[in-house]
Amino acid sequence: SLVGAPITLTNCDREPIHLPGLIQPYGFLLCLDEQTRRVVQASANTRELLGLAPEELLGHGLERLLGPGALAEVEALWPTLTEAARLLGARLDHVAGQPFYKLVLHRYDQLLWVEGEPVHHASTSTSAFDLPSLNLALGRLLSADTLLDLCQGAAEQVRELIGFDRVAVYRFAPDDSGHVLAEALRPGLPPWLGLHYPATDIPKQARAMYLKNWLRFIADVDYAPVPLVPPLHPRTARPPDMTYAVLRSVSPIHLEYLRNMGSGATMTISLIQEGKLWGMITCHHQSPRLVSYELRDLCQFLGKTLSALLGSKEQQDQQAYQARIHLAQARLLEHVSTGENFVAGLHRHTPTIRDVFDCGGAAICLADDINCIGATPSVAQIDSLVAWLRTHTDQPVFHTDSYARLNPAGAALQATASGILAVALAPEQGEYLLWFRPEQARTVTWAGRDEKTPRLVNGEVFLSPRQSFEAWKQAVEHTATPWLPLELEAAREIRQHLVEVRLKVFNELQARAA
Ligand code: BLA
Repeated sequence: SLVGAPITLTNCDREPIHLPGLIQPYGFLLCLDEQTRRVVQASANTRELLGLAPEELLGHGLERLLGPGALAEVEALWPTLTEAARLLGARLDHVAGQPFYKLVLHRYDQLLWVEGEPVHHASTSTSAFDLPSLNLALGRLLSADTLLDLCQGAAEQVRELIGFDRVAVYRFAPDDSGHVLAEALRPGLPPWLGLHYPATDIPKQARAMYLKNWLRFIADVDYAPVPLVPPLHPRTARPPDMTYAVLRSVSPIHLEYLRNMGSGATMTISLIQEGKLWGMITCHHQSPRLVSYELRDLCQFLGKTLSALLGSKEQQDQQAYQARIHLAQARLLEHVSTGENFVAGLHRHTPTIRDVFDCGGAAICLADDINCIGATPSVAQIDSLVAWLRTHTDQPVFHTDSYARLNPAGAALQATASGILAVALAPEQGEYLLWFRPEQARTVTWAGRDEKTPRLVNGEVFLSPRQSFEAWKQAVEHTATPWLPLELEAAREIRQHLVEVRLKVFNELQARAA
């Protein structure tokens, strides 16, 4: 078992974060055996919060806390309860002082879970959420034109609701690294927009858990975790599985990361698309901050709504890009077929071949002439690249997101031609159309963030976001944003047309000569 084994920066994806045996101190936890409905484990802070020591609760039902009305309500819930949380406002009749609690109930791991969060007013109503703000937030999401606008809207709406300093939409890439796609923040804070982080910042088992449980909340990153009494689940002889517990104590490694980041409180909402973790809405506040369960629930609702809208917006974006490519392609080919000069048609008019794709620059390489548009390598470098293409590729359309990995000489071209898309017109004569993309990491900069100097723990440099950013930069060294299937398809079409046009011109010349 890994429980108790030291977790370091290198094995943190093996930390059993679902079995911490600890909770956050802003509430209390009671675990009841699902058959006997008696308390088998209680958090050690019940005396402080409820005036009853764990020992006074163990072996009993909830009659020690609830009056007959609330008790009957809970009893009626038990049979239908699943891992999905149910909320109940309750006056804990036997609790002196602050008796108003919200009870969050769920069933999991052969236990009935009762988590209590104090309410700071006498109302035990749980439907106090604000319909107009939900209405407003949904309106904002539905009016978005693009994926970016949708995510920006979600970030702004969540920040509006919870008032945190910073709300970011963090999106995962296929390699599990991620970047900040949209952000709403308190004026004066340094933006994180565009920053990238490596896959290791959010270990595998955490991602798996965030697919099951949509929201995590840490009210105070400096909290002292509260143990359970007794520590082990009596049926399974291990700590109870807190996958669905709202008070679950989070990984100490992650808490250190948050402290290094300058966060006092965080909330994270999963964004899930087609059963995969697409990204997260991450919220940070510089000081500790309690968000009510109802408000968290509302944010979770927005996260689910955003999740449901992502796919269609992404598709719309792709269609818009495809339409842009088609339009540029059509205009370009028109210039080429109506103008007398083939090459001039490709670069003298707008759109030029460079405008067809998202890229830094493009080049038209003919046997005796190279025309460059935008950010490209030098003519001499393009000459060598063409020579390499002629000897190393035979596809009519060749593409790579890392030329340097194929040809070490490419390492010198990272500022302009880390990624290459090449259309062969007449390769034996060295005739190509080329599109270039710069190295990804060059398009991203570190935005500087308040953080302490990296610490040494057990002889290892302890994690910090800057280190993460450096790690990400290393992982993507010498790579560019990959070429999309729709771009390759358009490149094939362009090639087909140009080859035909050239053939036609050639035939006409021959006919005239005859
Ligand atoms: C969890 N790491 C997380 C979570 C986020 C991040 C969002 C989810 C937990 C939460 O709700 O806060 C990372 N947060 C980010 C990133 C941004 C952000 C990238 O706001 C960018 C804007 N973390 C590391 C390393 C390890 C590690 C090296 O960087 C391990 C050695 C561990 N991260 C780690 C663990 C968790 C985590 C164990 C799970 C925490 C838990 O839920 O218990």
